[in-house]
Amino acid sequence: MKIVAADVIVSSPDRNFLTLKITTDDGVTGLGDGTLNGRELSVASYLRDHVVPLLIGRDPHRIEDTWQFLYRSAYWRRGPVTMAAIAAVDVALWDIKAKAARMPLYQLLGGASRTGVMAYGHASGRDLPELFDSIRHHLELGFRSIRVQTSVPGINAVYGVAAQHSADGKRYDYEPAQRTPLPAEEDWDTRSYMRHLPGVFEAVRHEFGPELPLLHDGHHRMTPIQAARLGKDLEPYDLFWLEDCTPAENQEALRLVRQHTTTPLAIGEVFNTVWDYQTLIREQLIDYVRSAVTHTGGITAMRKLLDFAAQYQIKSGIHGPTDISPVGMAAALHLDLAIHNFGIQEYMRHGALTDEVFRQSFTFADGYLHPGEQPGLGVELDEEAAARFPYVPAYLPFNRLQDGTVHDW
Ligand code: EZ4
Ligand code: CO
Repeated sequence: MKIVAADVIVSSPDRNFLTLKITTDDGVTGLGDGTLNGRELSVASYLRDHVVPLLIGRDPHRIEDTWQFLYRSAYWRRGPVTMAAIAAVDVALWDIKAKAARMPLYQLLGGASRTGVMAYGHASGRDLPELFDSIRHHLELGFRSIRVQTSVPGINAVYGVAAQHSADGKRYDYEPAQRTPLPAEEDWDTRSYMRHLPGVFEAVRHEFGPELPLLHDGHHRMTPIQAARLGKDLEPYDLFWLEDCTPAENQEALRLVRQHTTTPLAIGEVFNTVWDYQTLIREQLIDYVRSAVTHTGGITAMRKLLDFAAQYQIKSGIHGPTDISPVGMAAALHLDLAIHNFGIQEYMRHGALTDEVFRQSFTFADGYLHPGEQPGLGVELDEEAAARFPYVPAYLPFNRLQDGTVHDW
């Protein structure tokens, strides 16, 4: 078998996605996701200009060799653009291998270790009544684990709160990237946030009881000592995890947080290799690995990362926002089903237009996702539909403090 074509397809049904389609000489095709939110075209260029020419003529079955070749022959290693590009190739090759074997991908990864993949949904609200409504709505949709994000008094726009951007007041799922020519400016005050949040979790526990697994995303905004304090303050509300409590690139910060709180910690959605986790895993400073298959070099690299984590009883919490395409989501689900140290899977439903472009076979019922039994990943790209939705420039927002200082978003 030989690779005869590799097409880079950037489409924007509800938002931008970068898809790589690899075609072999016997007509088998594979899909990979390389979507890097707000920087999609850099990955498209990396692939088109520098990787596609290297793929033509290669044996698609040599996945490990192709991964090592792309990683090491570039000389310039790691980084989100490089690793998203390698991920797109890697996942497309796994799709091809599994289709050629006439098996769903999870079978090639060792077979199912569980009957379904527990997912958490995103509830949010500007105040408690709106938040409670959103939690109830997610429970009705079938979610059995819920991430809770709320507005903070005195702050106009806060990460993770759906309704705040909606002009007509209609509820919609949270989508941080905005189709604006410049990044939207949001405001932030860590002390107000830390004063407000424990009361929100107290109210949610009071309303929904002690059983429901609750999660929260701090989105890189606290200093180590602030994060330590928030973790302690949230202990009575028994969080499933506190995510990205400090800026993720400072691994040592987690030592201080860990010494002060038993609230479980999740980190790493902005990471792209196992090296970003070296201290975190070896010193058991975290409980969940948040990497996305799409941003961490694909199935090949994620498998190694999660096997490393497993030796320290650290579990998976694979990143699954809307900016991971259905292709990247399917890849995550096959991995989730197969690995032993599965923790939880983030799941934000895509919009209707995205479902037109990507025909999916994964299912969601009673709180559990399943990748389905189609050979390969189980996702087909409708290229005609994709062509109807060309790329639209979009940016993630950024934060300024009250005095105008730029802050982590
Ligand atoms: O802000 O994927 O846990 N989920 C998140 C996401 C990220 C976006 C950035 O592209 O933090 O909402
Ligand atoms: Co996050």
